[in-house]
Amino acid sequence: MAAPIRMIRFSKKFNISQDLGHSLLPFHCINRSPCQQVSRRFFAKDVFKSVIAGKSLKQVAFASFALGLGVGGTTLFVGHNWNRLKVSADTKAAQEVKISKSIRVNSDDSGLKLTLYQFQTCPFCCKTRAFLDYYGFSYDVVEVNSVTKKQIKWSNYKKVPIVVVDDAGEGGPIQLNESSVIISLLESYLTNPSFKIDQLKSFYPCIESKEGRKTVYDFPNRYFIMFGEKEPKTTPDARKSERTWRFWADDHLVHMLSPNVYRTPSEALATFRYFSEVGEWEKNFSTLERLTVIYVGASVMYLIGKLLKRKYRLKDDVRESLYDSCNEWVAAVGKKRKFMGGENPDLSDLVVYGVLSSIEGCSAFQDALIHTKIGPWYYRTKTAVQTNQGAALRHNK
Ligand SMILES: N[C@@H](CCC(=O)N[C@@H](CS)C(=O)NCC(=O)O)C(=O)O
Repeated sequence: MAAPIRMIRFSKKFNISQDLGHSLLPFHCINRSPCQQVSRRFFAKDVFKSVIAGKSLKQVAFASFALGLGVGGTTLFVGHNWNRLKVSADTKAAQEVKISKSIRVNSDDSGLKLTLYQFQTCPFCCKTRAFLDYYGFSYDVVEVNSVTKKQIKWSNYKKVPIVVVDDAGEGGPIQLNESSVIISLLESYLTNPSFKIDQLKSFYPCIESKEGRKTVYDFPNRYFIMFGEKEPKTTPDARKSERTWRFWADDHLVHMLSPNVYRTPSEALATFRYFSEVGEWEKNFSTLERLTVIYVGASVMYLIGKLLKRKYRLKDDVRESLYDSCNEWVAAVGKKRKFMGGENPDLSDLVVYGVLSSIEGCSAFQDALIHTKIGPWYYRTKTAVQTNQGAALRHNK
């Protein structure tokens, strides 16, 4: 079985986009997203012990954040009714993983069997789900334990989201890494189904490099759609705007989240309670573990939120920065159109919605609804996503 999933090293940047007339995207550093500050070595016990033993704040913070955003990681204690799936995405490892949820859309005729490896409240996973749902893809979800990451042990790439695609081709399952690559690649496939998935994958090379001991990945073409021989139906300006705002969602909007949802001790606590609720921690953790995670996590994240505020130069009142971002987006959409994409959402609508949906249950989001005009657009997009409105457009791309 072929394993077209290994990271590829390239010495030079290059652009194989068919979206002619646009030069290569700038070489971005990989986002230092809130979730990327997760240290995988710690667990609830360790957080507790770290506090007791007076370990560095950074270590405790990393551990707590891992736990905080590890809503998906609660699969350590999986429910009894989960199905099983054999995934052989790597020649080295074919292992059994547990499916936590199966999304089925009857009209899905893509012929692709998709499995999404995710953390439930990770903004990058939320935007990937927004894309899949909008276009009415059927897919299985595997919740990854953010501490042990045992569900992605078979993968060299250790972040989520990962999508494994089985297109019933001879090569076997194909691993797609990185939310923007996943979205661009599947959008390219919808636009031009004559592409094979592994062929498309080769259009999104990964550049791997070292920053100290850390491995960083870049996917220079990640915001580009591959049209092949097909004439794009959108204008070059529309495509450029779509890319610009997708980058804005990853590089700017996402940094508004942590300082806002952990703004005050009580908000941090409420956020952790929300994570606990959506992650079903009550079911998945013992009471002691759950309470430790909630209280220690909230305390530490309150402090980390302050550091992130400084790092990303948010305003003194971090809400103002969140409102500014929402206003910027609303102003760019304008009053005359329903979505940035016009009558229907484009990819930038889907990803901005996806990022914001990751904090929908937090008071920061409720405040943004009150203090900005983002609500009507947000709920319009949510309806479009939840009712798979893009499914009807799939054959008209
Ligand atoms: N640029 C990546 C970012 C993905 C990312 O940072 N994922 C976080 C979860 S929100 C993660 O897996 N962190 C684990 C780690 O860095 O070890 C994407 O868009 O997919």
